Amino acid sequence: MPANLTPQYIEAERKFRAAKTAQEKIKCLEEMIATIPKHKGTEKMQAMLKTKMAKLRAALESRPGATRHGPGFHVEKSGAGQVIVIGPPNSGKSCLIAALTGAQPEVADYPYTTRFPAPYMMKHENVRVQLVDTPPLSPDDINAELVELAKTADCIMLVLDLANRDAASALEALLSGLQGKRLELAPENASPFQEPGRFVKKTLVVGNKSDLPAAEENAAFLREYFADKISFVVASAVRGDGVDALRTRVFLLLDVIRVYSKIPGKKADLSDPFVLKKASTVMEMARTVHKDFVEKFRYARVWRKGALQGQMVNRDFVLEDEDIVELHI
Ligand SMILES: Nc1nc2c(ncn2[C@@H]2O[C@H](COP(=O)(O)OP(=O)(O)O)[C@@H](O)[C@H]2O)c(=O)[nH]1
Ligand SMILES: [Mg+2]
Repeated sequence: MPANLTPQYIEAERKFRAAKTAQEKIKCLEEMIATIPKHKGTEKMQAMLKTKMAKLRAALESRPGATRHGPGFHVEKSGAGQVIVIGPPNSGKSCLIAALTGAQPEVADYPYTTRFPAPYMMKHENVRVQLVDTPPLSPDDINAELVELAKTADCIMLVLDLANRDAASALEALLSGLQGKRLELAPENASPFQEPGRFVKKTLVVGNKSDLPAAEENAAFLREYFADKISFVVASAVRGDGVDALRTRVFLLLDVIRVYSKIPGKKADLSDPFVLKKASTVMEMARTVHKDFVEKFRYARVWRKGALQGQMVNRDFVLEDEDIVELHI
């Protein structure tokens, strides 16, 4: 069977031959592995590429002074939650992050522009959510450090290129590849949990590039094929379609509430909420405000839009998003 190599593959191979350092060679190999047509006729070549890659990586890691982990794969959490943005090369992860945050991550028309995870802040109403841009994820060569990063994140956004006819098989391969690394991507309505060796993370799958031809047809197929196995939204980072709605979906994915603290006789500061887990109680809020409120707590008053007007509640009262709370000691 002829290999039918794509122009992207041939270009990557050309770069590989010209590459001087092990790092450059690894990058080219990653690209070759991602772009080589996947069929029986190329199985031997695929295996050979992976062996080459393993050897190069091993050589790099055994150098004196080399650390086993690449630089910068840990990202300090900040804001109301951390969402790791993953996906195949060129699906538009960096572009989408730019559209959601107004920041300027590196975007380019060739794969592997983003080498290390990089955090950006997305503003949603009065809170900030951290979005982490990441290097491309290829089902044939799942980056273990990236998976570890995703396991510690609060939620995941997986970006697909809707102009790509193989988006569904790419998604399927990624889901099973990640499952092999004990990371399960679950829909929005699932309960995230973790037990030894098994991580279940709420995930939003974003079909990006909805502005391109074939996007609609591919989106319809993805919806039907994966049905309720994934939570799926469509967007165009370039045209901006679906981007505002996506911000809200990402915030909701985090399962957090915003609660405003109020001092008796004064107005609450609605620009600076405390962010708590969904279904937190008054006592859990008191704990985040100050330990004095925990130790000397007597009661609280709660204001809730259209429902409560300074009602007296006890420590176990369950709070909702945008409640205003006055703690009394
Ligand atoms: N038409 C179209 N092109 C897009 C869209 N989002 C990204 N791109 C293009 O896809 C290419 C890869 O984007 P990038 O964000 O670097 O992808 P990444 O590798 O997943 O981070 C770039 O040429 C972008 O301009 C989109 O919504 N529509
Ligand atoms: Mg990128």
